[in-house]
Amino acid sequence: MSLDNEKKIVILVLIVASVGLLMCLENTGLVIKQQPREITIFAEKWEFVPNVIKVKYNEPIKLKLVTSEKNESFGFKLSRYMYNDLIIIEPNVTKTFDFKAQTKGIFIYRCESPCGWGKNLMVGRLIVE
Ligand SMILES: [Cu+2]
Repeated sequence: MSLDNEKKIVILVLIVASVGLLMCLENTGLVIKQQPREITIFAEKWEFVPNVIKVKYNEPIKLKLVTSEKNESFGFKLSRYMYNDLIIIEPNVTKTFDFKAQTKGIFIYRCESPCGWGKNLMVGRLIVE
């Protein structure tokens, strides 16, 4: 057997071993799971942009909540997925909310802090399909 063939065999063995190891790690849950999809929501006077978000069932989601207002803060609450939490969106800060879209349907997100006369206009829909 030539040296080249030996090298090929060594490489092949290493590949098989690596694949095997990866499969073992996956089974033990040590492999990092699917990265969340990042969706940025802007809270402005007086709307959320976007005000409709579509995600897939079971998809991990990271909401990034920001505002371009300078002197205004907003409350953010997403029905069903946020029970007791209320996130306050403030200027120059990015707040995040991670969740997995485990329930299909249409869920409302709204501003739940008294930010001004247009507060009730600040409504959006999360569609989990
Ligand atoms: Cu408000």
